[in-house]
Amino acid sequence: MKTQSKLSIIGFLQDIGASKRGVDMGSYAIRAEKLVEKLKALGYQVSDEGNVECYSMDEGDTLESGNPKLRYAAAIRRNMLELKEQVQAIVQQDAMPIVLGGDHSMAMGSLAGLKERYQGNLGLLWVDAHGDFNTPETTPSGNVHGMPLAAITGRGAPELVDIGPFPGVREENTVLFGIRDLDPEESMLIRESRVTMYTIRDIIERGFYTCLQEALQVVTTGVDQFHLSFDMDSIDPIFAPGTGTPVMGGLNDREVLYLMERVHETGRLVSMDLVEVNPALDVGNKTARLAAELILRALGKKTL
Ligand code: Z70
Ligand code: MN
Ligand code: MN
Repeated sequence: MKTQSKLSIIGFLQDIGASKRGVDMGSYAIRAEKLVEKLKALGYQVSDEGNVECYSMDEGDTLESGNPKLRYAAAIRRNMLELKEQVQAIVQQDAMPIVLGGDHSMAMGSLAGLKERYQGNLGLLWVDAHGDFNTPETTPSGNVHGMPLAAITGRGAPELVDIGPFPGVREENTVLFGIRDLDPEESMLIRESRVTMYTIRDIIERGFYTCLQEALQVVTTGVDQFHLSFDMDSIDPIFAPGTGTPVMGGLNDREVLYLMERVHETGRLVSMDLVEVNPALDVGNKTARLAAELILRALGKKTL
């Protein structure tokens, strides 16, 4: 399957999976960088599908409300089922969904929506500072955005795992990239899984280029296409300050821009999430501007 000529943009207005408010506005900040116009200029047929209006907090709630091991799971589940339907409709028309977050729990809805179309034939490239591999048993925060990859691979809370089910994604074709902040039990769960992880340590010791070559091999070997779930906190806070849980020592701007160019060059990208842009924490619109440029590079923007 080669990269589609039709793109569909969705904004996902959810912050209740995160530890800070404001990430629900991320899609507006990315759109403000003229994303749709610039994608059209690359030759795509682009349709902005608007936003998935999300269930949020009730009066008196805070981000610390609810089950301390699974905050806002019921509302998040409803939001995911809504996103799932929209993604499903997009891929049925052979368009590529580009979902703008929103907190990273969003990926559960995206991937659930890809299941019917790409069942059993889908790699997953997850670029992040974090593993997002916690379960209610291992989570120190109770925040669901620390759990989506565990749920997608069948681990953790039934009400999250059931959003799929997610057999469309094979663990042996799943890669974590840019990782530098794991909780201890989460780290064990990842290492016991068949997910391939490239930490910042690996990238320093073995080189960015080598690790990226391998990562792209893993997500494309034995499958015809892959989904990219890109968390802006994979990037160093110097280049992407507008995110809820910045972690020092991240990927730099040139590395992620190059990564996206290489993603495009595989010709196998069929769907994308761009998550965790928080305009309330940004400096100017720096993080959103980089996010928009990353999307353009992943869709083939040439600079040379
Ligand atoms: C931590 C937790 C996380 C994103 C932060 C952080 C998880 N491991 N994920 N930001 N995107 O709370 O589970
Ligand atoms: Mn994440
Ligand atoms: Mn993260």
